[in-house]
Amino acid sequence: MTAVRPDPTVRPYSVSYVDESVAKIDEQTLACVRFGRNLPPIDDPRSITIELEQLDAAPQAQLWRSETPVQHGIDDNINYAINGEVLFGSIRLEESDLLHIDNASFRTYVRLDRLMQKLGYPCWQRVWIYMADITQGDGDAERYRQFSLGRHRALSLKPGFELNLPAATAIGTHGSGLNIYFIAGKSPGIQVENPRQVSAFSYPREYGPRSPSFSRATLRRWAEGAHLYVSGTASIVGHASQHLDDPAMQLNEVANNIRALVQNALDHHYAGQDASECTPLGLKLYLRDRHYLPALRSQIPQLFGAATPILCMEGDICRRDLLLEVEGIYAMPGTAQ
Ligand code: 3EB
Repeated sequence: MTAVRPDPTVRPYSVSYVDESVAKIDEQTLACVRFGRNLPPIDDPRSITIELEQLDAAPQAQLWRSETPVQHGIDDNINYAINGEVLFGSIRLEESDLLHIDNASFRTYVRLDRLMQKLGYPCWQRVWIYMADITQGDGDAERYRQFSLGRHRALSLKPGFELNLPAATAIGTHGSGLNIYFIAGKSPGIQVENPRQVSAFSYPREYGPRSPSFSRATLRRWAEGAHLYVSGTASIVGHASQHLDDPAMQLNEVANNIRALVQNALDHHYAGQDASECTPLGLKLYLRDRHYLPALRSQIPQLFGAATPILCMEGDICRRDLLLEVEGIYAMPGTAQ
């Protein structure tokens, strides 16, 4: 088989990091995601602001740009942009909406689902969740576990839902409230799991009353080329956290996990292609403590590629013993089966 080089221009949208000072919203913008505390608001439903501090000198924004003009609006307090291929949506809940987090997350997922159906993009593909104080509360009362409970209740309304879960990230902020943004499509993505890890939706009871409803990755095929949305990936093997108190070893384990996940996508959905055909378009590294970063710097290009754009941020991982997490988007070859 002839290898087909990934070419971002054949996909219906591109994603990139740009200097925040030059990030402009125009008629082809699906979303402009900014990360930082106390950023001035931008009055456009495609502007998304997440209260996580970036750790590099020049702050970056993540720009999602459509190849074709975008329609956008606000419906049921949900911001959205559509281009005929994807829906990019976002919603914010304040702390006053989070008195019962399980009910709030249940109702929010139901509302988002309803808008997805109404606009004609019924398939969840990728979800980002940023919640203040995510590990606050003990045992099953922890905010993250309560969130997972409501999410499970909503997503499990669909029979067979565990074979059709979106990739996800869930990170804690030091701000307030809950931000969710997401990508939905007209047809289902392909769920990809990691052979090194127990699927999150099958985690045992010790991690909460309901397991977290997300897939390790979603493969999104286009007419030519594909995207692989890689979920927040931590230093977990099987279902157990590894290398407690060692950020360098955790980062190395994360790289092992992402490598295995990408290879699994290739093994199952491509024939005879190797990982060199997969290009990371952008990664995010979340660190529980910014002071880990200097010691990790030299490891990052070796583990994730010298040319790979990576945004480093301070944020809480949703298991207290995890120090860091990496997520990202890969351009995949065009010959997916
Ligand atoms: C893990 O692998 C780490 O609840 O949506 C990573 C990505 C994690 C997404 C979520 C949780 C979520 O279990 C935590």
